[in-house]
Formats: sequence, C-alpha cells, structure tokens
Amino acid sequence: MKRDLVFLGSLISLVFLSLLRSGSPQHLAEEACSVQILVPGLKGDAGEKGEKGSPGRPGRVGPSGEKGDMGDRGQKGSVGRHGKIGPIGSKESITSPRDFKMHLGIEQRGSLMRRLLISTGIPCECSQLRKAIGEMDNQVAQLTTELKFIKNAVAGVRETDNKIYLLVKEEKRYMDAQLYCLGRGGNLGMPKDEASNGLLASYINQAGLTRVFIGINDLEREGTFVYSDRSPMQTFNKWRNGEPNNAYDEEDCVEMVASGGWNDVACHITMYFICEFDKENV
Ligand code: MMA
Ligand code: CA
Repeated sequence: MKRDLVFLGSLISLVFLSLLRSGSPQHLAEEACSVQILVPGLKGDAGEKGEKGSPGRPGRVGPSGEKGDMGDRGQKGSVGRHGKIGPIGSKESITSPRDFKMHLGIEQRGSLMRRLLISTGIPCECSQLRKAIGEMDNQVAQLTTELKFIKNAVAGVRETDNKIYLLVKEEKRYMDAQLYCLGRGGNLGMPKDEASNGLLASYINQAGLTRVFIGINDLEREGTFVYSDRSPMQTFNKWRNGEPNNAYDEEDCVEMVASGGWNDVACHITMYFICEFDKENV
C-alpha cells in the first residue's frame, strides 16, 4: 500500500515536471516516451541510429592577429578627368571671343557650346542645328533675290559689276546734290567710259527725263574739268557739239541730257541728279 502511494507520488511529480518543461512537439514526444519508460516493464533494445543533424551555428569571431609587415607599393593610377574651364586670362593674351575659344580644349569648347545652347534654349543636337543652318541658307538666298528685285523695281537703281547708280528725283543745286550723294557714302554719277555713260543715258530716258546733274565740274580752274571725286578727265568724254561753252561765263557744272551728251551749265540751277556707289562700300 505504501509502495503504491510512493509510486503514485513519483508519477504525479514526473507528469507535473514534464508539463513544466514542455515546449515544442518534439519535447512532448520525448516527454511522452520518458513517461512510458517510467511505466513498469523491461527495457527494450536500442533503437536504430538517427540521421545526421544539421550543422551548428558559426563560432564567435576570434581575437585580432598581430600587426604584419608593410605591403608592396601600389601601381600608377590612370589619367584623371579634364578640369573645369579656367578663368579668362589677361588682356595681353585674350582680346576677343575668338582668342578665348582658342584657349579652350576641344572638350571644354563642347561643354561651353552645350551650356550656350542650353542657355539659349536650343537643343544641342547637331542634326537639328545642321537642318536649321540649311534652312537659314535657303532663306538668305531667297531674301537676296527679293532684295535685288526691290532695288531694281522699287528703288529703281541700276547696277554694273562694281557700281550702283541711283536716280534721285529731288531738284537740287549741284553742290547740294553732291552733298546728298556724299552723305550716303557715294558721289555724283561719274561716267568714265562708254558703258557707264550709256547706262546713265538709258536710266534718264526710262525715267522720262531730259537732263540730270552728273559729277563733273571746272569750279576750281576754269576750263579744266574734273570728276567730283577730283579725278582728272581722261580721253573719254561726251561733250555735245559746241560744249563746254561756259555760257554767260557762269557754267562750271555739268548735266547729261537724254542722248547721253554732256553740257556745261550754271551750278546754282536745280535739277534731278544721279548718285553712284562703289559696291565694296555698300
Ligand atoms: C544753250 C547752250 C548751252 C547752255 C544752255 C544754258 C540750251 O542750250 O548755250 O551751252 O549751257 O543754253 O541754258
Ligand atoms: Ca553750256
């Protein structure tokens, strides 16, 4: 009876202990077995060897080693990137935007161009720029053609290879006519050969006029006619028969009549006139 009570007490305490230690199902199975071992009976044969377990966790980091010898020298590094654009140099070396550009490397110029393009809002696509330039070339060609039309048809000028002639339909005295032409970078028309004389004559005729002042006078020395650019009269001339006659002793300036012939007239009378311009000055 006493043995039974001791056994029962042991059983209860073991079950209680197993309940306290229980956690995972594995423990439960283990505990269940342990409980069964306590059941009276013979010990069974040893079970088969279990499978190999999974590897354990890595161990702790070991202590630092002792200081080693100095290593070999490293290899030479690669070439660095291009630097930023430098400041503008002194006045002696850089005096124009062209000089400034010459001081920049290709990459710096490209960078500068990109910045300029970005600042102007132009996308830096070469193909787009080329297209825009091509279109501008076409526009320049078209405008040149239109300008030629305007000069000839509207302004009514006449041209040779190197001169432009303009008939001014404002009545002026010789000196005022001369000043008018000079003020515009030209001079009074100075026919110095057959071709230019013929061109002026046809200009006058097409305008329905009978006479205009041209740039010839003998103001400085009576009888010695010079062009209004002070160049001397050469062998070429178109004096009408009997001219120059210095009528009334007061004719020091020259007119061209519709035939293209020349006549000396008084400088104080007023009439239309023709200016001429060197193309290289226009
Ligand atoms: C005549 C002739 C010219 C002179 C003019 C002045 C009409 O032509 O004498 O030589 O210049 O008169 O009006
Ligand atoms: Ca005369």
